[in-house]
Amino acid sequence: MPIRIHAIDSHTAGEPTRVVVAGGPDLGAGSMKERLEVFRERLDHFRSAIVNEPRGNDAMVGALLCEPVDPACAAGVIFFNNVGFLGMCGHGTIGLMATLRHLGRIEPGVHRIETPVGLVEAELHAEGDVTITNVASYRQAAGVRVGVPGYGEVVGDVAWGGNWFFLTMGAPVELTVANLEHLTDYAWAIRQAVNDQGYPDVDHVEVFGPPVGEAADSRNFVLCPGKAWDRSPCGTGTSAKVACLYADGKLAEGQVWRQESVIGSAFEASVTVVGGVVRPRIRGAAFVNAETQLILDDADPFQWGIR
Ligand code: PYC
Repeated sequence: MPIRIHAIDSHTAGEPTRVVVAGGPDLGAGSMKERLEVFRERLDHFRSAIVNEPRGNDAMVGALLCEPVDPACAAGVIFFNNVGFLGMCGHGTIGLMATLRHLGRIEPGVHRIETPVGLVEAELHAEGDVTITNVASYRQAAGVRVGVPGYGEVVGDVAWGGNWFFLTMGAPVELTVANLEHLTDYAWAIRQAVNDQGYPDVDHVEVFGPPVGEAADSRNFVLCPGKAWDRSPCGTGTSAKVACLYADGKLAEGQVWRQESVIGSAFEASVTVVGGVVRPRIRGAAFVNAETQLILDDADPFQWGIR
């Protein structure tokens, strides 16, 4: 009998999430961090089968729904993409909440979610959109100068928002969909240079420019670890951004920062600060767009995805 995996697809500000609600790999009963290691070490072929072609695509982010360790939490989750695993995923958490609502498992209100990098809170609003209060976020290094072959010196910050980011202002071309190939090459070259220069954990690059939408404060282009560009403004990337703005005194606690993506979709962001710890809040909406049974047939040469 082929393996059948029940998945629910959604998009958050254009960025896809595939939540595995049944039939996924059994990772045991450890913490999400421990279960992620089991997934990575022993069951990585499931990751590829779920998000890679021919069932998925490079932009798809997978989310394995898990029983939480703490029964007071609504869920545990492990996020993954075309090349590996994510610590947290902002758009994915909003997609997870829309999925749990679609399944009738949650009502509007505040829910706690266990992730491999810590607890996040997610408030499902009556209108259906979601505000997540992310893990503690911070800037590790400001004004880092990197020599990027073909582009010269690029200056930016290294920051944590649930994943590691390099954030830089300005690009050789405008942040529009017409320039995606050029932006991808630029961000990829930056990532290699940043990794070579002593920041091997940075796997996301975020390039900022002036807003296009009237209500936005800024537009971004975000390149993800597997070279896919984020259709959304990136929840963890926007978390890193507001942590840097707060550190620079450019954003007060509770002040709203409206971050626009390269396709013009947006998240509203702000920070809460308790005892010096910055926890970004990201508000956005997700829409469920498919319920799927993924079929992994032993006879299929691409049963485990194109790797
Ligand atoms: O929304 O945090 C995010 C995210 C990470 C990678 C793609 N989206």
